[in-house]
Amino acid sequence: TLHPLAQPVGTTLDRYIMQRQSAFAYATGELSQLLRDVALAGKIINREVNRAGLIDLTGGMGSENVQGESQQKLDVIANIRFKRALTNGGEVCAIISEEEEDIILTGNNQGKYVVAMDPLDGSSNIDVNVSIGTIFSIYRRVTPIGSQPTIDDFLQGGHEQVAAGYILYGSSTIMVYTTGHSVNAFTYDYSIGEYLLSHADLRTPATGTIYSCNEGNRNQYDIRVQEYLTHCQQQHYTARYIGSLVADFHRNLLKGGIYLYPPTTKNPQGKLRLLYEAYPLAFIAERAGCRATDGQQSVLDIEPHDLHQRTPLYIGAPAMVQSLMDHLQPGLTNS
Ligand code: P6P
Repeated sequence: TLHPLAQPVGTTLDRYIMQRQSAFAYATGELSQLLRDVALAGKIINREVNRAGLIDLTGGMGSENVQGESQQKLDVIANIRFKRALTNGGEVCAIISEEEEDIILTGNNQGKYVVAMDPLDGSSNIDVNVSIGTIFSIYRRVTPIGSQPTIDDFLQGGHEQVAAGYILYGSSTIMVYTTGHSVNAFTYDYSIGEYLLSHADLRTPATGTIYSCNEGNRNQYDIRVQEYLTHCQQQHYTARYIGSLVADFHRNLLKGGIYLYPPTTKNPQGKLRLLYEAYPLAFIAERAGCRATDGQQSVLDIEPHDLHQRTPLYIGAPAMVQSLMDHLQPGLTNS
């Protein structure tokens, strides 16, 4: 049965957000507006992503974009566009981005929310036409309204997220997010410039037969992770690794699978970032019936201490994550 608040497939994102807002008495509309601002930025990035090749082609003629900026890398453009959309939207007082070291203040200290984002993850894939994605995570600020936001607004912990989502620029463009209840996916329809509800109340399969990791690093993995990979091969699972986290995550979410980025020699703490990759995907994953762990604990339980801290990430179908944990911590159940 669908979630009681489920909307009919095909409804627009704007209508969906309005319906869900009216269902929650406390909702005062700021989070709704913030989600619309993210969706708008996604439409703009989608257009830039789809033009990337052409801009490269015309780049030789010294073409400039509308802001008169010389052609920049697409992830830099995505960062600028998201900061602008979130700042102009008026609901956000501060942002952290994969693209910038420090907290980005919007100048609006009345904003109730802060956003952690990876504006364009996997951007090395753009030049070879592979899917890429935006990941975002939203918190209510803990510093007083009107004061200057601080790092404390971003280090609240994964369970404190009020919303999290991603936009996947793939064969189609799809925005997937949750505000803590169900997970819903909206596919962008160019012809009307709207996102339409395409997957209501997304639930991942309890198990799956797809595993995703960079097997080129296999010899660097903990021997118990290697044993799990051998187990996958003995079970004749399928290996699928796009090298773009959002694309790998989304496929596994829909079909059932597990994504692994274990510690490596180059990244002994893991490669992926906690605040704007692991936390938001774990927040979504758990509400779609998945599990997400760093190999010791649930990702959402990891203590944050640094804006750009890294973590190992094992995320996907619950039975597959449990099987991995059985290899990592034999004898412990439901760890
Ligand atoms: P590797 C892309 O750079 C990224 O951050 C994720 O999107 C992707 O899953 C991972 O890194 C790929 O890393 O080391 O396998 O190339």
